[in-house]
Amino acid sequence: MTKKLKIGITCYPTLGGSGVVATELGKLLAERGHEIHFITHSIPFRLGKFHKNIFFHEVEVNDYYVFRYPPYDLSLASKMAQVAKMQKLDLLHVHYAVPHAVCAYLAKEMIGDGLKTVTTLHGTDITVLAQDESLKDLIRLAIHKSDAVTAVSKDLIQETRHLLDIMTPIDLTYNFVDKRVYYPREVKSLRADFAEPDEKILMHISNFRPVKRVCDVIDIFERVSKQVRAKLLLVGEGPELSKMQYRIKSLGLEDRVHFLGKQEDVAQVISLADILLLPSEKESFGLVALEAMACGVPTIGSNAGGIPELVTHGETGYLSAIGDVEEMSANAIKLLTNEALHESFRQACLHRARNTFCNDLITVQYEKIYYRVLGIEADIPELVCE
Ligand code: GMT
Repeated sequence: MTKKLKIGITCYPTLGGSGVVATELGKLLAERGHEIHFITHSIPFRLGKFHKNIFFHEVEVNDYYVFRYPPYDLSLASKMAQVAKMQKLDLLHVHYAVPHAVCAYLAKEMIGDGLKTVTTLHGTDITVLAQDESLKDLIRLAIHKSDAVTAVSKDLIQETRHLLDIMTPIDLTYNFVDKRVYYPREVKSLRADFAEPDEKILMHISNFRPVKRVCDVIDIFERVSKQVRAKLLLVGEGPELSKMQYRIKSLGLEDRVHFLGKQEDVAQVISLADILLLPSEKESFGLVALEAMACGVPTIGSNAGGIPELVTHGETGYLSAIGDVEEMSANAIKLLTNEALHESFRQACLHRARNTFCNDLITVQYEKIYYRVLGIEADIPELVCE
C-alpha cells in the first residue's frame, strides 16, 4: 500500500475562493487517510466541525514593541518550520504565492532538504501582484524554489509565464466542488420568500470588488427585467456595495433587488437561482460559476481569464466580451424565456460539474503531484466520476 502523507496546508483561512479550495482539499485528503495540518492565523472558515486526521496550528504574530508592523510572514515561516519538524511533515502545500510560497521557502531552508513544497497559484497572486515591480522578483523566486507549482486554469499558467517571464513547469489542477454538498437543493418554500411563482431569479455572488464589475450585474438585470418578470439576489459584501445601492436606486429597481449579505450555505442559496451573473473583468477560474454549475444553474458572464475553460459557451452558459451588457442581457432573456433550452443547459451543467470538476478526480491529481515531488512511486487507481 502506498504510504499516507503528512501534509501542511497554508491558505487565507477567512476569505476568498483560494481559502475555500484549500480547505476542501484538506478535508478530502484527510478522508483519503492523509494527515493534514492547517497552519494559518485562524481556523479556516469552511473547516467546520472536528475532522479525523485534521489538525490546526495557529500562527501567532510576535508584537514586540520595536516592530512598527508585526511581522506576520516571519511568524508564519517559523510556525511552518516548527510544525514540519514536530509533526514530521512530508510536505507543505501553500495556496497563494504571496507571502505563503515565500514563507514555505524560508521554512524549507530552516528545516533542510527533507521538506518539499507545493505552491498553488489562484489568480490575483499573479494577475495583480506579479504586475507590481516591487513584488515580481519575490514571486518569481518563490515559484522557482517550490518543488511543484500548480495553477487553477490554463489561462493562469499562460499569464504566469508571461508576467514573470518563466518557463517553470506548472501543473494544471482545476478547482472542484464536493458533489456531496453541491447539488440542486430542494428550495421551493425558500424561493417563495423571494419571488412570485411566475418570476425568474437572477443571482450574483462575490466579494463586490471592482474586478467583479457589479454595476454590470445591475445593468444586465435592468435590461432583463424590462422583458421578463424577475428578481435579482445579490450575495456577499464588499467595497462596491454603496455604488451598487446607488445604481439600484437611480434605476428604480429597489423592489426587485435583494441583498442577502454573506451566506454560509452557498449550495442552498445558489439553488434558488435560474441563472448566475458573472461579468468579471478578470477571473482566473470563477469558483462561484462551478458552484452554480454543480447546482444546475447556468452562468451568463464574461469570457475573461479562465471562465471559458469552466463555462462552455452555448452549453452550460453564455459568455460575452467584458462589459458587453447588451449581449449578456440578450443571452439571459433567451435562456429565461425558453424552458426547453434552460433545461438542456441545466442538464449539461450537472453533467459537466460531476465529470470534469469532480472532487475525487482533482484530489487524486494533487496526490499524484505530492508523490511525484517526494519521489514515491504511488499506486493510485484511476477514478471515474459521476
Ligand atoms: O476572486 C476573488 O475575489 C478571490 C480570489 C482568491 O484569492 O480567493 O479568487 C481567486 O481564486 C479563486 C479560487 O481559485 C478563483 O476561482 C478566482 O477566479 C480567483 N479570482 C480572480 O482571479 C480575480
